[in-house]
Amino acid sequence: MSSSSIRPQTVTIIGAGKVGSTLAQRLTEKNLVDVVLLDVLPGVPQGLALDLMEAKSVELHNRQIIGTTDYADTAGSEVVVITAGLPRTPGMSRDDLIKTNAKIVVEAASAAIAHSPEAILIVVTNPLDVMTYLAKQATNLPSDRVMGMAGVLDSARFQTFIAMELGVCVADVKTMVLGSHGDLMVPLPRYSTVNGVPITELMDAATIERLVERTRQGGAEIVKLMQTGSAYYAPASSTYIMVEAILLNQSRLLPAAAYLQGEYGLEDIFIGVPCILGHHGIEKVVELNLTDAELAALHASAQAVRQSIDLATEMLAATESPYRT
Ligand code: TXD
Repeated sequence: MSSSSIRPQTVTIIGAGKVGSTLAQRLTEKNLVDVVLLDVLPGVPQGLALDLMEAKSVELHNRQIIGTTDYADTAGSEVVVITAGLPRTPGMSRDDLIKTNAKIVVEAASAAIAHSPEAILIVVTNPLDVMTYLAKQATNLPSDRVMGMAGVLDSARFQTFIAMELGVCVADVKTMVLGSHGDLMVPLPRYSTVNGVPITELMDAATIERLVERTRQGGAEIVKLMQTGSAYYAPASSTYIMVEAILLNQSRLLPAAAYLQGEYGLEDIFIGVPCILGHHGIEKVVELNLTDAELAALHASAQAVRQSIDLATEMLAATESPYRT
């Protein structure tokens, strides 16, 4: 397929693993958009795409799924999602993944944006905030067109735990989780409600702290149970709603890893903050009033991200990657 041919809106997913293939299924079975699924493993994306295409006559949607190992097939995509990389195994921290995944993400982002220069880039690969930073540096895209998915997932987990604890409908629970995607994430109970009622009115401080901690360990809890992989259903659903907000220009307020240029007193870093997502990507970074303790937690989170960025940058500088500082 050449870049000059007229094609319907397309989302490219780099990495046809658990998250990537589940996202491809969501995007097409909800009839949102056509998908190109790319992986380095020959035959895998093609096989998955054919399998998903064969489900069309049962699911009754009208979307195309192409599986490929060739970036030329991704040309002209509106959104590129990067899920390529290795997931965590038991006992492995997200930062352990840094070396391997930095190289993969930088190469994938560069190649994908070379073929889709107008695309909005959503990074999913861990360690999330670091990989999003590297992807922006590698592609030189404007900051509103690069973001990382984590806050939606972390908020979804917090919402789930609150609903389970209170025995209420999860649809009524809204939460906000800021900061890096890791042990230093910053769930905000003050900005979390059950249909407008702050959770601080509904649970005591110890219970909230227990749920906050479970949220922080949400990914690890699943890794520990599965032993051979990490979460992918909720991560794929969370990425789906970001893509949907962008393609349908929904102006949704969602937490995303965004490039900060002074907001929250932070500069030249990607970290989870509330954003308005629409057609241009990050239409706006929303600055919440934080208490001193909340702001300190966000800064501690940013400090850890910064250290990992420095580590990744050093490591990439020693290789022949397309990474630019
Ligand atoms: O909240 C979040 N951001 C996350 C992040 C939630 C869940 C998963 N999170 C991370 O996403 C996870 O730690 C991994 O770093 C990625 C992908 O997780 P997934 O579970 O999908 O991993 P898989 O199943 O191992 O899939 C990775 C695929 C696999 O098919 C590889 O062959 C492919 O990535 N891969 C590549 N594709 C293209 N190009 C290159 N270079 C490449 N290298 C590996």
